[in-house]
Amino acid sequence: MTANRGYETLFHRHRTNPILAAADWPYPAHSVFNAGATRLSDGTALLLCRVEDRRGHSHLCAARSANGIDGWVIDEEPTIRPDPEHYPEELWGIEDPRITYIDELGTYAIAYTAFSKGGPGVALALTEDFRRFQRLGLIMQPDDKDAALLPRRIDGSFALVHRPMTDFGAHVWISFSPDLRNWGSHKLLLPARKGGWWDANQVGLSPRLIETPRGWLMLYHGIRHTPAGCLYHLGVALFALDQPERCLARGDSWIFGPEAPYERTGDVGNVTFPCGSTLGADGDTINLYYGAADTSLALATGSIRELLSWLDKHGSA
Ligand code: BMA
Repeated sequence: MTANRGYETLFHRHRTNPILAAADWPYPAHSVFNAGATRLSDGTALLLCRVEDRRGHSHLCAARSANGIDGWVIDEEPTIRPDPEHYPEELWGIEDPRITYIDELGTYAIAYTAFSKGGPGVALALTEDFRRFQRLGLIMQPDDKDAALLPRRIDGSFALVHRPMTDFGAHVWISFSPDLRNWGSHKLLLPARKGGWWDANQVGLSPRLIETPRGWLMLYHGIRHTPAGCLYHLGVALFALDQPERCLARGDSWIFGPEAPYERTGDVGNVTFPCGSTLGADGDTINLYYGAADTSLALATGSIRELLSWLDKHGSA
């Protein structure tokens, strides 16, 4: 079904892909994709899925599974609905959540895209159980998306990776805060390349950064604009643990992209868009959950060790 054409395969698609789709939903849904992911304290895998309705608006819905592959128990109703009455920035829906467990607070932080007349911005919500949520509102104004918190403070501050968009391109930035509400000390983290590259002009964070002994491992998407539409590929980079704005290595080529039929065809074809990952019990396996063609949710597994050794061969600072 897919061919690696002589390239090393770093992410292996699950044989039952796509693992979740609108047909599995307990209430009317048009498409299910771009899910944030985490593990609950009892080991259960939780996906916070983006569900789009026939208005074209999205909300978030939790699905839980013991093995993170099948047997999903899906909330009977939307888990987080847009609340435009109190949060006008959510008028046209909420999208693409990234989940980070913040040790210090004993709570999960969900960074998501709030979409309204002003464009897409970054909103934050906190939860302990994915049933009750404390909304912190918009923390980065439009046009900004693809955001996730780091799991711990850096030099005394919380850190948010995000992707503001300007006339000069769409690059990944990192910003810092003492309290999750006031943000500053903005720094450019990963600029889009220029010219003919697969990640020229537009890049964005995919799932939250993964902490490894050698640095923060970032999976990011690069968007190539072609006459036939946009192509979304996944790349990898590594940043210093104590100084995350310092890039230690960035891979030259993409490592994962649309190949399978469910990735090639759908509402928005040729899109593989991961927003969540969980770590296997071995501490090395990455379970990567990605939206396929803005239509369904798929799973691929990789290895931190293999990604790091691939970066040693194919990366430069
Ligand atoms: C991006 C985001 C994603 C979406 C992708 C492809 O800009 O909006 O939600 O999956 O485009 O349409």
